[in-house]
Amino acid sequence: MVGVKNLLSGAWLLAYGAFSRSASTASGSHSAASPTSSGKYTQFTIPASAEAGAQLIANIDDPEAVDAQSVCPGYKASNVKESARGVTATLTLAGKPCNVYGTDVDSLDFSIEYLANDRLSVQIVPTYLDSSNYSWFMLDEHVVPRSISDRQASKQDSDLEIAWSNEPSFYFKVTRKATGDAIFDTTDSVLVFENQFVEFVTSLPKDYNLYGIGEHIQQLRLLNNLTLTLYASDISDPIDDNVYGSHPFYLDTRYYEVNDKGHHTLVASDKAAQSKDYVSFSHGVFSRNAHGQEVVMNPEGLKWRSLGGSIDLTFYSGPSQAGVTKNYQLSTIGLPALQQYFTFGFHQCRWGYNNWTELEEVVSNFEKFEIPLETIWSDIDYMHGYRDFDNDQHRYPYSDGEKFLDKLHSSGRHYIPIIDAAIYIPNPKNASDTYDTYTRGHQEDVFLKNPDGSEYIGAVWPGYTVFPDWHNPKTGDFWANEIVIWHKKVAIDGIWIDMNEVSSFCTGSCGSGNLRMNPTHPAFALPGEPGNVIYDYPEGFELSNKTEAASASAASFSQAATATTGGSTSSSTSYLRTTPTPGVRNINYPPYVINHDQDGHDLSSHAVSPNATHSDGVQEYDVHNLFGHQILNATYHALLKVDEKKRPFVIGRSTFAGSGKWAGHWGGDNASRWAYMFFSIPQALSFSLFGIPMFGVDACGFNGNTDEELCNRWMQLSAFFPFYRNHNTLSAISQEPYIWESVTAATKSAMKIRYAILPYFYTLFHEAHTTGSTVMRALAWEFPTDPSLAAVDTQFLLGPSIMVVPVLAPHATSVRGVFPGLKHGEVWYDWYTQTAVDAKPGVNTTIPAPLGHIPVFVRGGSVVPMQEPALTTKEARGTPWSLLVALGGSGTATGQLYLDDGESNAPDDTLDVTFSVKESSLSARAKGSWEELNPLATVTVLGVSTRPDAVKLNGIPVPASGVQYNATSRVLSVGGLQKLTRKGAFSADWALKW
Ligand code: MIG
Repeated sequence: MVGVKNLLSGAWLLAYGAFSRSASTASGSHSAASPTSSGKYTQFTIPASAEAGAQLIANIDDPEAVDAQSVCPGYKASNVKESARGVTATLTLAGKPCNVYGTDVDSLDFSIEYLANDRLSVQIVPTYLDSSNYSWFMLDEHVVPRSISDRQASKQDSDLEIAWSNEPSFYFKVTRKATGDAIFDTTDSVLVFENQFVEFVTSLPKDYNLYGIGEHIQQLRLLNNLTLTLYASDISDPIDDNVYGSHPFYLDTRYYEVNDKGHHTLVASDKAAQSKDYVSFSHGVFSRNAHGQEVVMNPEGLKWRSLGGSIDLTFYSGPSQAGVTKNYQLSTIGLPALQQYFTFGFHQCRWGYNNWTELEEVVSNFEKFEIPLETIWSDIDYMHGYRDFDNDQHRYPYSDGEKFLDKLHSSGRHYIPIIDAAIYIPNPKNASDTYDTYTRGHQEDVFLKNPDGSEYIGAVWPGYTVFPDWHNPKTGDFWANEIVIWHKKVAIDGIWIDMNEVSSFCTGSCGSGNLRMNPTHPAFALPGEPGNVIYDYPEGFELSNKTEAASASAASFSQAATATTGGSTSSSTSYLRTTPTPGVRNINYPPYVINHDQDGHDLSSHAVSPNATHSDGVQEYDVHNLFGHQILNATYHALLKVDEKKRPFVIGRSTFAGSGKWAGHWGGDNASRWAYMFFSIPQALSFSLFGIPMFGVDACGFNGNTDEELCNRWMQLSAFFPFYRNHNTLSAISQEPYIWESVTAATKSAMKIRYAILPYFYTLFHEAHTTGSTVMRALAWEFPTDPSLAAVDTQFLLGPSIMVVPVLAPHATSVRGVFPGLKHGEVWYDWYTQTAVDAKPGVNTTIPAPLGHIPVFVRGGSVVPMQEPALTTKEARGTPWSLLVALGGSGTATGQLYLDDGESNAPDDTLDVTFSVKESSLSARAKGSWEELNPLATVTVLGVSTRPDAVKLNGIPVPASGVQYNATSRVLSVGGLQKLTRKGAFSADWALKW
């Protein structure tokens, strides 16, 4: 019998001793398993127990857990060398090793480097790298680069200063010179550096404002009494727990009162007075570590724990959020990928579109209801036996696909399919079960291995699978080749990467020796199957849909009552505790148990196990959080092989710091619930900080059934997210926007705005791609002097100029929102009425928001370039221009427009237009060779206090028939400009004077 047990390495067995793993025997007992009790699957099904993890107690929940801070000796620095650009020293263990969650490293190299005057590096690595047993693992700089140095910065010119001391043991403290405030301070803590456990502790000011440390489903400002776990996990968006990606980065914003002498006093944001003015300083901290991690947040500060690797911190001094975010991207993780114009159109997806004909019907419904649709997506339904690069020839034959896609493409629309990370491995005993992708990959030897050198065989949708090994230099070519071959059969326009955590539905290399069993169904029931019928509805559904809700709840109750228990075999009361095994790494059960959210906190549950081995000998344990990152890299480059001239469009589930260079991200398996609609905002804002602006969530919700009201609100809210896609789980009720009349209307009304401002979206993205600026923005980032905005995440800004205040609760007809900056003369205009909002500074204003209406505001001082809404972005790009000018308090405004062909990787012809308004004159200055042929049609100016005598374009009077002024709303609208701009809106510089 071959099972997990036999395949784990000898080293693992040695290290194992501390307890025995009862659950692991389950996957060794495949031959005894029979088809599931329902009898539905005649084919072998992997038993649910194959996925059960060992039941471990998470360290943070364990009353007996030892606090490393209380038992470890810390370090002493010696051999200290200081220069203008930094410090180096040797850190030596200051006492008896504590070996609390691993083996203490007795000698460390400490270095400080002033990378730039606004960037500082602190690095602590083992002095002697013992590569023979990978006792500690150094992150590959090709995979996760270190922050770059400008080689000019110095201690003297730096914004930050760093001091260290040996008393009572080694600690360091980073101070911002401008405020004299410590931004990072390990005083009164010990540094713990073991082969499987690294811990550093910093104090933080009371009521700190920290943001980031993802990926989590939570509010924007991090709580100060929560542990944030980072470990890529294929799990349906549990609140506060680890989910798909890992982003070990945070932003810290501090507000100060400044007295006459320039002295800064820190102020808790919740205690600040509205009447006063404050200044804020933000800094960022990136911990370049890819291991399983835990950040223990408490009111005094944070403890950062990692299951390995080194300490490699970069501090970004900002002092604005924008400064921090730009610096982080420009110097360290890279700038976000430039996206094609079409990607900002609307995307429709679901799990369960059964064949080409169904896709065709969906597309024609959008046409029929005249709802914009840009891209239709395919989930795993298109695959033959869930195999990548292989269409089901009954439901999704290539020939029909070609016809469908030709028609789709000629209507200006696009098609994007899902591709899963795992590759099916055929049954070697079945000659007809061949799969070329596997054969080629096997020949090239590009799949992950077991410690004994055999292929690591897990289980995902297709049955038993192997996994590409991104450490093998040949794997990128293998992946690209598969995509190039398949692209010839199916003309895809982008790729959606799923399951890249990397997910596997059994523990260990469960397929080894079992391949002929050919499981065709995972161990769990799919949504809609007996025992897993979807009866969930959003909060509040029972109030408006009494009868339906009652019958759903009864059915749900009876389903739960008849459910058979499966999965975990251990009782929840007796936990296994791991103990350190000095000298030997225990990668399957590291001594420190992170609060990982899969079964029993077991690292190997629902994922490729830590003992899977890469071609360079690196164990999955050390790089688990990077699988997602690397497949996104490979997919981006594969699309370049398909067409080197086009910007690749990739959306991925598991990401790491820097994935934005290649891909956007969707929020994963959220639920059709109001709470998740809210969480989409902080999740998006966090991904702004992580350098992945191309973000959106499954609009109307994935798991569970949605309802008309939620879908109505959500289709409107998501219209203001960069990535706008409606996606749904298998068997849940349909939720395309045309399903309900009210949702159709609400969707169209929000899309009318979105499609009109596509040029603004596109310009923001180009700016993000070139400078690292953000697209979706928190209010606090645009209004840094107002501490009361520090935690606002129920409303947001799109770029600097547009603010969205969505309804996030059922049965509401209004929403309360704040209008930032009023105290300093900021003016906000209602998008719909075009009149200035009458609100008081710092108080929540009640904004009418009946169902179907999403409050949107334009910030005074902005020029927003627009075209006409249309059913596709291509059509919209062919329409005349208009400019929305929202005058600021002083009658001024500025704006930008970037244009190119919308798809080329390095476009030859681009155009940058700068708009500026002063003294009742709007000027447009264009630079670049992109010829924009669409004329200018209208200019609408908001906040014009008096009726103009005449309006002139470049001195030529605009015919009075085109000019309208409304003295009540103060809107000046100038139409009929096409004739004057026949050669194109920006073919020559112009000024419009009123
Ligand atoms: O385990 O492909 O997050 O968007 O519909 C489920 C089926 C696998 C998870 C993705 C979801 C997708 C689903 N996938």
